[in-house]
Amino acid sequence: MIYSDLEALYQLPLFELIQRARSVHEENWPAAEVQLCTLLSIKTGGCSEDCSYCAQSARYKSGVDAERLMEKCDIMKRAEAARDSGSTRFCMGAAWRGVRSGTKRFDQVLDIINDVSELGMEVCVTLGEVGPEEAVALKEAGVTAYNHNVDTSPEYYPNVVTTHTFQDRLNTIRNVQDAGMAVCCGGILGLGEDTSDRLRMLEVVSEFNPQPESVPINSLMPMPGTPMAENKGVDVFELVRIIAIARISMPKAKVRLSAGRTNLSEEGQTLCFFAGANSIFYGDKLLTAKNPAVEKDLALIDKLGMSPQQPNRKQTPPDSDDTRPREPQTA
Ligand code: SAM
Ligand code: DTB
Ligand code: SF4
Repeated sequence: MIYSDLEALYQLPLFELIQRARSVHEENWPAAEVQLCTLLSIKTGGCSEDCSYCAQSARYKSGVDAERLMEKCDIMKRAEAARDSGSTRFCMGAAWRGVRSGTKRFDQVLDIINDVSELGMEVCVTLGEVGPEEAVALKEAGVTAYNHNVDTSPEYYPNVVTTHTFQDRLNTIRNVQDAGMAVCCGGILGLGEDTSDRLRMLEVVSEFNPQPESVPINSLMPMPGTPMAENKGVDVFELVRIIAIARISMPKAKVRLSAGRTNLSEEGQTLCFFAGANSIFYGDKLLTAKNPAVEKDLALIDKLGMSPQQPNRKQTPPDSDDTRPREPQTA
């Protein structure tokens, strides 16, 4: 959706915006389902990149130490526990700039994905940059969706990260799409960006062809020691507006209410669900940061009369019948 249309939505009175998002939601999704996704950091910390929100960058004294890639048997235990607690998607994250074919690390990751994908959950990974060859290998190993966020607008991106570019992010996303994998792509609110950056981010992501399979909307969790440690919190009504606009502009994407739920009230989260969010990270921990307790989330889901979504292992890209040309994918 182009910027001027997104901006017109943003200008609507909140109730009208939510009402529109709600009707798009109900045309495309069961009204009261929420997808439960469990995150696991399989390789934590020591990252070469300088993303200024991230506790895992080696450049900041955040208190997160660099660890080695987890052993497969430990990952399997965590994946089985996630499945047993009702998760239908298992997302593995690694603090790497990227992965390359032919390396021991990549072979280990493919082996892990192979085994995790046997458990019946959707499998998502976020490993940084990938080329065409790596993307094909990941798909063949059993990855359902690849997470790679654009995080903010192309214009604001250089204020957040200097070690790679916005275009680098787009290139990885293109490689993932060309390999036929579903893309999970969204961003973070609260990096010091303004509304126009948030809408530009949604413009870029909603103009992908095909549109992303899922769109995580993170609210910055300020991490001690990072340049964004003192950033001010995201206003809940701004978050609700962005979720509603994401829902309207990407009707068939799962909109994931992602990092930052520990700072949201139950009422705030409910408003986000009502405005079109239909997925959450579930489990007491995100990658390094806290997430609401499982019991609390289950109680909220129950109170709202919502139910967990079933897995969809064979993702069909939302816009697969779209005949628009696939190139270029510009910022
Ligand atoms: N290294 C990979 C990459 O950068 O794509 C994967 C891991 S990275 C931690 C995944 C995403 O988590 C980031 O793109 C960002 O949107 C989100 N994230 C990281 N730190 C965060 C924080 N402190 N608050 C909110 N979201 C955060
Ligand atoms: C995404 O958009 N959010 C998740 C997932 N994709 C990998 C990560 C959130 C990380 C929050 C900060 C932390 O745990 O360090
Ligand atoms: Fe590394 Fe990803 Fe964190 Fe950036 S967001 S520092 S690439 S782990």
